[in-house]
Amino acid sequence: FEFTHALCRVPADSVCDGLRASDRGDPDPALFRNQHAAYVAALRDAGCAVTVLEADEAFPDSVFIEDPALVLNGVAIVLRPGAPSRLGEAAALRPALEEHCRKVVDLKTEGFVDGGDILCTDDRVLIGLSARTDARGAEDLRPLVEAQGYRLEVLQTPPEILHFKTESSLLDAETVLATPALAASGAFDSMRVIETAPGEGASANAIRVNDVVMLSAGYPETADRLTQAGYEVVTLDTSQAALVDGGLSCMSLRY
Ligand code: CIR
Repeated sequence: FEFTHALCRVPADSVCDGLRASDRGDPDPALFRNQHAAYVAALRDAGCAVTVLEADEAFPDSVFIEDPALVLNGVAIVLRPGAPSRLGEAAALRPALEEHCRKVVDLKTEGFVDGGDILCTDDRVLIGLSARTDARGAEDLRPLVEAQGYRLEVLQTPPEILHFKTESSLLDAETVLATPALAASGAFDSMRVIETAPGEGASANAIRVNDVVMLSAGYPETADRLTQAGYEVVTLDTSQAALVDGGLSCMSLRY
């Protein structure tokens, strides 16, 4: 959770065509860009040098830059996103990774991996199989992760959840924030778990960046739980990302 850099991408106008499990209306691109700018500012306040890439209209979901890549020890692994409309995001992102990361490697697989299914601790990379990430992709990722000195643990994202990290996030070396449903899956049995408050499951996609935990606004009880546990909480409005099933972690690659 200690990061010096982050890579983000401005939301495109085409985000209105972004994927979503249930339709609650399109995001407003201008408002989304404002919320995104506040998010970038918060990353900077937390101590990251943030590079903001231009919007990529060809890919409606490209603001969710976490899904096509994973950065470990400054080495970027270009992934293979599992949604057909997002597969091309990986190649589109590669030049920026070449420019900003010390090395770039490709996940060579016929399977699929979305970065949103990957939760990194200090020494482990937890990957949740989901509708976007399959066993083949996860196994082919293993040697790339091990080459960076991490152990890969393959878990299951419960079926109704988009991404493993939609409902969990790392708070510190031994603690995660998770929904009761994901906590009950046993994924975090070796860790301390702080559960999101009842009715506040959408707050689980938080990010710890250096000294602060960034949490979506509107989840006061969960914010309280975190504050009481000693975390410094910064809340950010993610209403537009939420309309297309995105949250705080998806909007940056942190390294
Ligand atoms: C998608 O369905 O791929 C996007 N609309 C949302 C991606 C959110 N990304 C994430 O949780 N890592």
